[in-house]
Amino acid sequence: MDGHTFGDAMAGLRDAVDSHLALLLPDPGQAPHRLHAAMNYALLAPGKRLRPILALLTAESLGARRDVALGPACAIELVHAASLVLDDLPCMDDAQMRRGQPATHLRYGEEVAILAAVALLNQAFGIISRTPGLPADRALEMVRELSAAIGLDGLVAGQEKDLRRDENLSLGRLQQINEQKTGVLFAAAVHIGGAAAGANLHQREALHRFALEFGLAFQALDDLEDLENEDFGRPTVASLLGREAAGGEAFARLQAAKDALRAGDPAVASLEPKIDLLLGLG
Ligand code: GRG
Repeated sequence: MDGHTFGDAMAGLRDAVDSHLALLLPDPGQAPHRLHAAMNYALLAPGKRLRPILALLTAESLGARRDVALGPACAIELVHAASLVLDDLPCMDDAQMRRGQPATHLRYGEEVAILAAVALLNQAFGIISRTPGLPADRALEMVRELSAAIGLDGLVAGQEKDLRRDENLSLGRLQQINEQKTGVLFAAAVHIGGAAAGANLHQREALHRFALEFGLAFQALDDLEDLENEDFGRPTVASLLGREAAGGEAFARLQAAKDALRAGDPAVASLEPKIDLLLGLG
């Protein structure tokens, strides 16, 4: 398949995710209006949808049906959107803009933004539990993955460490924070995609090795982009290593991620050519 066709396939997946996301929020009649509006505002703002697309690519490479994988894939985006709303609050990163629009708390107030984030988080688990055609053991595995990604080894822990604002962070410590703040949710996306397909142990191990490297590659690429935008705040992989070495790090991690897929069985290996396209590198 050539790059053009693959590009179209990625856009098709993003459209499928966007359409499904719009269906997943509560009926306006069931949620207080401001809360519903804030959830919509945060979730449906134009994000890249990388996490749900990665989950879908994984699921479909391993033979899952799209209708079974789509809800759980979108649930990951709800968690991501909730984390962005919380991250932007004045007591956290105090950000003004997100996804090209004023941060949710600036538009709806801090109290509604916090409640919208909690509601999105809660809704994510509800979606998985209600996915038609998804066997209960696979749903349970997904819930376990998502819960672990948010919790004390994941987003919440990474954010707390990040908020300490340590200006003398070592590269190792920074990578640990990045892994918890970012890598674990990508890993959850891969594992949830695998669970949708009922991946076997061998496939799960290959996906796990891939996910670890992919998370680090994504972070290095993201930091390089921030460097381009002169978005200096606290130390990043790019500011600690320098542009060239950070580029080398991103490339090496990406190669290691793809190697992990190539070392898997044919279904797992079939995910490998899609990774560059997901990252906009194809
Ligand atoms: C309870 C869910 C929850 C979280 C609490 C606030 C918090 C703890 C964690 C924040 C973690 C955070 C904001 C990590 C940054 C992740 C990141 C790289 C965001 C940018 O991702 P992109 O580039 O953005 O995929 P879009 O907008 O395209 O989705």
